[in-house]
Amino acid sequence: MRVAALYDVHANLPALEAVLTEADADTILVGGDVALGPMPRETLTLLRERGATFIRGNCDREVASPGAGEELWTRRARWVHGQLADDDLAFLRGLPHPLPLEVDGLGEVLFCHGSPRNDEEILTAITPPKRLDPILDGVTQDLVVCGHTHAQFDRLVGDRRLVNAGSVGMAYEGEPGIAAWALLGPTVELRRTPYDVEAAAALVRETGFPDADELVDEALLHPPSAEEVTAHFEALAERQSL
Ligand SMILES: [Mn+2]
Repeated sequence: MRVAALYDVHANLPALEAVLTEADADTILVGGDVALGPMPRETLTLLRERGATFIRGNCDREVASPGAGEELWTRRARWVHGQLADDDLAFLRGLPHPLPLEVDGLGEVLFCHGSPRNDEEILTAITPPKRLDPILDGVTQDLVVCGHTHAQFDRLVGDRRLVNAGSVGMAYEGEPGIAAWALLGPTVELRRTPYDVEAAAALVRETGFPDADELVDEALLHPPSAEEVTAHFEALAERQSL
């Protein structure tokens, strides 16, 4: 089985549609954080109709049971919650994390969102062994695929390979109009699919998503580079682990 790993779609429907035209695989694996974004209903419906396999991301939990605060992403999670049907919310609540799948030429691969043990733990291209070793301790698979930080990487950690599939809908790769994902089997290919970001921006501004203009400006039109976002996330993770 070949697997197209589509992580952090964040309800960017035009980016997802572009990837699906290129994702020639037996299985579409949705790697979490699928719905928290501007076009949640259409995004979930499209992926469920395609028979995709899903794992849970931290934002899927937040959308299913949003908090009451006035912070921007909490308001956005409430808005998405309100857009989704009860059936979609129940579907999000029932998602597994992590999930092993057998892949052609790669054996059993462990798919997780943040880390194998936690859907919001931060793993980056520069996470040091001191923090990584206890996280990967006890994992039986040779290949682990994660996401959550929106920047692709492919690195060896001891005798294990750790791959970040990147983000379909909010790729932090320093370039607008790029949807990042991974194709697995028999090799690991980090893929980048171009999409019409100006057309996507116009659609997003019409959705009613809270502070849609800010999302368009910061995440779609002027995304940070992988280096910037990696340094930011790694510093955050270091502080959290103290
Ligand atoms: Mn996430």
